[in-house]
Amino acid sequence: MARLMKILGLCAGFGALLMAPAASAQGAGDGLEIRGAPVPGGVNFQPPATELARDLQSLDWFLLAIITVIVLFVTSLLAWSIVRHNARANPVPATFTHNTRIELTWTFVPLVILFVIGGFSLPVLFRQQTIPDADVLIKATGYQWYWGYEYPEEGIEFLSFMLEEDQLVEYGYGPDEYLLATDTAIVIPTGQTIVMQVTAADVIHSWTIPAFGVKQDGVPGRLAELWFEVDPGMEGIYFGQCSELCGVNHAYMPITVFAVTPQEYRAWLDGEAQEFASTGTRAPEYLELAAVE
Ligand SMILES: [Cu+2]
Repeated sequence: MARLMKILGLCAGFGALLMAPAASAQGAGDGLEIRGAPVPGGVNFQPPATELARDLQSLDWFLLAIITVIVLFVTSLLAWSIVRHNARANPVPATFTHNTRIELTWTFVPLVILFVIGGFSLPVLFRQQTIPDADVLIKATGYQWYWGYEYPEEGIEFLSFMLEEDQLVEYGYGPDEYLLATDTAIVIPTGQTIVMQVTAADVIHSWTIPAFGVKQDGVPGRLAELWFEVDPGMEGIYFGQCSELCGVNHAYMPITVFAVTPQEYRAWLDGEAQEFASTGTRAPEYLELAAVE
């Protein structure tokens, strides 16, 4: 169904792409380019920034090609049957009920198709789920309704709240980044293996960055892991949003990642680039308002 919507959306998407403003304005993070963000009317994937995302996207296109052939084949067969075997064109219907050759065909051809799909998708799945040794370890904890981050090996810990519309400019974002930008961001180096431990403190949340091809539910009491490595040269700002319905403000707990060069990352760690993120914590206004009500 999702793919059908995708096909239907393609026409609308092309129109929207033509009208979409050129790449989003420069964002926060000292001139970091916004690379991983949705675009108005977009129906396609965000440009991949990791090997995992490229794998996923190729797999998706591959499956789309397979199902397109299947849909065309079945639709043509149906149309042919309607024309050829209706009561007017074929007044005396055949009376046989079995055809071994056809039954074997429609059993084995789908089997082969499934094996081919499995052959391509399982390696992608295993690559995602085999967690390599981390260069940088980060723990993400979902709360109703914000994220908490820890760099356990560096002793850095901070919370990350969505920016309200009137705060965007102050943080270097534009109106397009509303519902995406947060006051603090995870900072990661490109070209290094990042392992994210994902958990939650109250209900189930889900941590994702679409451009990285990663998504992991954060379940209270459990510590799940995901990993990714952003391609060198793909420094920029990447956005994600909590992807597990977690309550009334589920839509207001986005995720912001600053991917920077390893040198900038070290500088950030050394506290020389505090503009990338803050280690302080504060409650956003909407939470205070919610508490008052
Ligand atoms: Cu959530």
